[in-house]
Amino acid sequence: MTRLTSESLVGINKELDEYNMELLRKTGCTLRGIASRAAGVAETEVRDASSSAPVAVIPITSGEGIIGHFSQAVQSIVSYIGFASFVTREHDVAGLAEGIREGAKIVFLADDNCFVAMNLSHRLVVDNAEATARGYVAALECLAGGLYSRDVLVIGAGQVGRSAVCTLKKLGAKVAVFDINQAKTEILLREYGVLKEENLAEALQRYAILLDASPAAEIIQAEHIKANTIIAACGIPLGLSTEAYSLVKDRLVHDPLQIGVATMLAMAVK
Ligand code: 2YC
Repeated sequence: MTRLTSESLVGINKELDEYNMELLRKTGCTLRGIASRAAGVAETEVRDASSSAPVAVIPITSGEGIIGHFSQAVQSIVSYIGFASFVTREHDVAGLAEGIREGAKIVFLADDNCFVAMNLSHRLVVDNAEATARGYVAALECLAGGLYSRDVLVIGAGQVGRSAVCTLKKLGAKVAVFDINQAKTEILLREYGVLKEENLAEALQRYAILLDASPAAEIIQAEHIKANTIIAACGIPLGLSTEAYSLVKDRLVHDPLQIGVATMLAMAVK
């Protein structure tokens, strides 16, 4: 699990309008639209729930501790989707108690290994890895104009990659997976009947629809980008070389938190 940096989060709240307009221009969907689609709920349901489900974000000091701007970034995304939200003054257990006392129905909290949203009234727990996978598959679906029977290459068979494979198969996509650890792709091959790709550079010559869920940098180079290449890249850092990015940036979706958090919220309001 890649740990976010404070530098990658500091500008999120000020740039959400610009980010949303860019997402709409590229995919035809807004952040709330993609999150609703990913959660399998109508966007009106998410909007209607916003008035009755205040959200608390609780800073957690365990392990490597608080990431500067992390709670504020999560809170600004939740607020942008239309929910009343606040970062608790206290952290850890006292923060959770404060959030509930202040009337929160949904709480967001993350330690080094687990980032969840919890709907306290519906007893629902939503994990960031699954939400990120579903949100990025929804973004890829919008970019591609549908994924049924389309060839999709998933790079990375970790928590997010595995969940993306499951979601893509449900959409009827023809899924191939690459991971540097062949044992991980073997598991997905057995579980989901995916195709196993053993050589990434060679596979990238043959796929135009990519979901990059790997933490590796610079694995997608300019020679892998075709005129019809589209990429949903949830891995941190972005796995494209600078030249590859310049060639495909209008057909690429990538962010450090936005789609994952917005989808967690849409999945938690059900
Ligand atoms: O500020 C805080 O409350 C910290 N405890 C937050 C730690 C988040 C660690 N996880 C990450 O950086 C990312 C997640 C956003 C998803 C996967 N890794």
